[in-house]
Order: sequence, then structure tokens, then C-alpha cells
Amino acid sequence: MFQESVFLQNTDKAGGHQELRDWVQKIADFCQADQTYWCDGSDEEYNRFTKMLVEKGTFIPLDEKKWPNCFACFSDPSDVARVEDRTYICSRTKDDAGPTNNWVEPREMKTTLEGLLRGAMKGRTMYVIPYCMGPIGSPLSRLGVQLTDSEYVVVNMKIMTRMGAPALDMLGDSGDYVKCIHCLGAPLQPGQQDSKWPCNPTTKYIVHFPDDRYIVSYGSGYGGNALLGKKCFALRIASSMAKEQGWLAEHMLILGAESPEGEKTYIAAAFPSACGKTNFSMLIPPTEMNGWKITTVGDDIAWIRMGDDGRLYAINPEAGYFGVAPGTNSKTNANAMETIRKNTIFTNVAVTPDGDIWWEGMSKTPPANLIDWTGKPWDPASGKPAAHPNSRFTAPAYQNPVIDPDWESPQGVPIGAFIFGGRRSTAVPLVYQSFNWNFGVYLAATMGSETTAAAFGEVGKVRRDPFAMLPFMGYHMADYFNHWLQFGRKLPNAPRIFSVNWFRKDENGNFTWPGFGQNMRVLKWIIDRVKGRAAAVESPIGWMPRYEDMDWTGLDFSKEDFQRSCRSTARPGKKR
Ligand code: O2Y
Ligand code: MN
Repeated sequence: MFQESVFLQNTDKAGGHQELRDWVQKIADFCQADQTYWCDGSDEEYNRFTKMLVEKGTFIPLDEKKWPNCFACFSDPSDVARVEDRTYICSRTKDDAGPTNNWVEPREMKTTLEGLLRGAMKGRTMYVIPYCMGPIGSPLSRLGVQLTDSEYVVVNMKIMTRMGAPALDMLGDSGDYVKCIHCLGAPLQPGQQDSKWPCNPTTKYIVHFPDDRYIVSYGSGYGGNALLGKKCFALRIASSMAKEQGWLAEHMLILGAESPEGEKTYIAAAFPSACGKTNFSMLIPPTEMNGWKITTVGDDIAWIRMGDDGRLYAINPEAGYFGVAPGTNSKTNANAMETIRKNTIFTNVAVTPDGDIWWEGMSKTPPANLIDWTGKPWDPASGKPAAHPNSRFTAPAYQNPVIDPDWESPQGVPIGAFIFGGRRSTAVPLVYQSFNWNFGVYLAATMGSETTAAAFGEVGKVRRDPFAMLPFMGYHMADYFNHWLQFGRKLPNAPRIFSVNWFRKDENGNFTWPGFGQNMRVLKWIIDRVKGRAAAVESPIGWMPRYEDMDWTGLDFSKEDFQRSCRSTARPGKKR
């Protein structure tokens, strides 16, 4: 009823791009959507959609005092994470996709998808989401249009991208855009009651056609599978665009580090999924470190180009954070806790009957009467987590108290250094610097990380994850390495490349490095190396700090502790 009265006949929002209008009509007809709605991206529209999601039972409104304008929802248990085994790069040839991607011949895949999509939006509205990845008007930004039959996707895209009228204006009458079709794969028969989390529990496809700049996602309503601007566009399709156009699309956070003297250095850092990128991008330096400040440009993705001055400039293509909730608290990431205080969507966290939320690691003692992420009363003795390990918050980036003043700068921020890191309990030292760009490419190409519960069934196995891009590469991984090598040759003074590992363990299974805010000490050494101020010693893998080369003011960390973080012979030990 709400849909019919409010949503019909809003094609006046469609703009003057005839090719786009024709494509939208074609897909609406093919999927047999009941109606088409063009999103304008306004706050009024967002509020209307959250209200509708509450009415449908998908969203649970949280306590207005504690969590203003926040909502929680539970996904279908079959739909809780990115599905790598159902993700395809359908380039023209299998060789173009390379050995690390699933590939199916594009025409064959299109036939499969057509079979699935025909009539698949019956009983639903098809929403048209024009969106911009990157600041509106920036020459580094790129446009996409996502068609979706999910209201959850509409509201999440509003937070994660610049969506609606401004993106449509930027597109004009004939602008290029990445075509994205997202379908839940859950058509409704007349009179059929919708489920709270519609999806297709058995069939899921996340498909990229890099040669056509086309994305089709079927069957999942969750995260990276459904919010197509993020991993699908900003990494997989963008990496292929970037190779062709001479830039880089990377799985990297971007942070600004300001010294007590006011000198600002921007750093881009790649870590595999579930290694604390959001935490690092919002790091709070220890007070003893005398006025160092960290600001966030982005927490997950960086698009990087060479500027006219030969330096590299990066933008964050996203406008929000889709961060992992478990483990986030006021000690591990006070800035994230502040960011998510209002206007945030929580997916698969636990809730209380009075509109509060909780996840493992939020506080020592869980509140009473928790409802777990499956919607059932939680029994703390069950051994099962109350929140799903991959439960998430979707929050606007501008709410981050340490957002960088230049986070939306159209020309991007200048990058002083690259950092690559993984979760490694042995072997990889706390920090080292590559001898040069090519050594750095080797370092990044050979990196790996131990798996965690958030991402994979099997925990603690080293998974090779070159450049933290394994799940996000849009073409042949070897061509990507070569792209980096060739890219470096054009740079008059290439940023220095570093490796870090916050996750070393000693023989008792204890972490050797305190991590979190103390990572600032490593960052300071890195910045001082970039500026030519810090000493290091040569090792077979690169330049390493000695104990005396790092700032230990206010931290009780002995030379022996440092050795354990850098050179111990620790074996995988007990869990702490
Ligand atoms: O499981 C998902 O759909 C989300 S995965 C994700 C979300 C935000 C940032 N990074 C990631 C990732 O897997 O790297
Ligand atoms: Mn990520």
C-alpha cells in the first residue's frame, strides 16, 4: 500500500540519459518488476525507506536515546558473508581472469543469469540507484547505476556511496557508468507474505564482466554481495579499469598522520580482510607520544593516481564504513564507537528487548535477555556467539570524529608510503622497509594472513593474499603484479614500501606486540624513514629498525620484548 501510493510514477527523477532509461526499462521488463522507483538519495527518502523496513519487520528500531536513528536487522542464516566460491570474473578468456579467479565463458554465464533473472523481481519494486564512487565532481571519481529489488540495499547504498540526484547530475545525458544488476532471487506470488530477509538460500552468483563494465549479483542481500559499489565495482571492476587507464584500485585504508610540529604524511595500507583496517585507520596515538594525531581518509579502498607533480594522490571512493562489529569497543576503537552512535544500520548483532545492541567484545558482561543474531533468546552457556562473527555496522564516514579535513578533496591526498600487513603468528617481523619499489612489489605479492572466524570456516591457516587483493582482483594476478612494476617505473620518487605484522605470538601463544594505539610507534618510524630521519639496519628482507631506532616514551617494552616481535623463533602456540 505504502509502495503503491508513494513509489509509482517517479520517472521524472530519471534524468535525460536516454541509454540509461532504455536499459532500466529493459531490465525491469525482463525481471518483471511490479514497478520501478528512481532513488533521489535524499534524507527524506532514507527515512521513508527505514520506516518501510521497520513496517516489514526487517528493521528493529533501536532505543532513540541510546542509538538515535539506528536500526538492527538479522539476515537469513544462509546469507551472512561474501561468497568467494560463487564470485566470478567473466573476462573474454579464462587466461584474462587468471588462476586465482572463478571464470565461466561470458556468453554461457549470461545465459545462466538470464535464466535466473527472468521474472525474478515479480511482486517487487525495482529500485534504480545512480551513485558516484568518490567525491562528486572529482576527476578521480567514477559512476555506477545499481538496479536492485532490495530496500536494505537502498539504505545501505545511501550511507556507503554518494547516491541519487547528485550522481545522476554528474552522469548528464551521455556519461559512462558501470551497470550493476542486483536481484534477491526471491520473487513474490500474488498475496505471498514477504520474508524479513528475502534472498535465495540455495543459488547465489556474484558475477563481473570486466570487458563490459557490468556486474550481476543474484541470490544474496548481504554486504559485499549486494552493495555493488564496494568490492564489486570499487575493487574488481575498478582494478580492471585502472590497469587500462594507468592508475591503481587497491584494498587499502588511507590515513593522515600529523606530527607534533604539524607536518602531515598520508599513508595507504593494505591488510587482508579481518586484520583491523578500520581500527588502524582511526588509531588513537598514546598520549605519551606528544601530540601525534591520526585522521581517516578511508578504511577499506583507495583509488590512486600519479599527479602532475609526479607524486601519488589517493581518494577514498566510499562515503561510509561497513565495519566488523565484534571486537569493537571504546578501548580498541573509540572513534568507531563514536562514529556508529547515530544514523547507523547494524546487521547480525545481538539486540535486547529494549532496543540496545551487543556483540562479543563490546563489553565484558553482556546485557541480560539478549536476542542473538538468529532472532532467538541467547543462552550464554550455549558456547555460541550472540552476534555473528561477521556482523557489521554501516555508518556514514562524516560521523567519524577523526575524519580527515581533506577526505573529500577532489584531487585526493598525496601518498607518502605504502604499508602491507597480515596476521602472522610467526616469521614476519613487526616492521621492515623494502629496499626499493620492486622489492616492495615482491613483498606485497608474497604476503599472507592467518584466517579468522569472520572470514572462513578454518581458523589459523596462512592464506596467501597478494596485496590483500586475492578476493578482489578483476583480472589476472600476474598482470596486476606487472601493472605495479610498470607503474613504479614512471614515478620520479616512488613512495617507500613497508611490511608490518601486529600479530606475532611468543612460545606461549601470547601476542608479542600490544597493537592498537601503540602501532603509532611503528608508524612514526615509517614516517621518519620516509623523511630520511630514522636509522635502520640492513637485513636480507629489507631495512629494519633496531630497538634504539624507535620511540618507546611511556611504554614499558624492553629490548627483549622488541626482539620477540622482530626475530623470535616463536611457533604457533596456545590461544590467548
Ligand atoms: O562479508 C561481507 O560482505 C563484507 S566483507 C568486507 C566488508 C567491509 C570491508 N572489507 C571487507 C572485506 O572482506 O575485506
Ligand atoms: Mn575490505
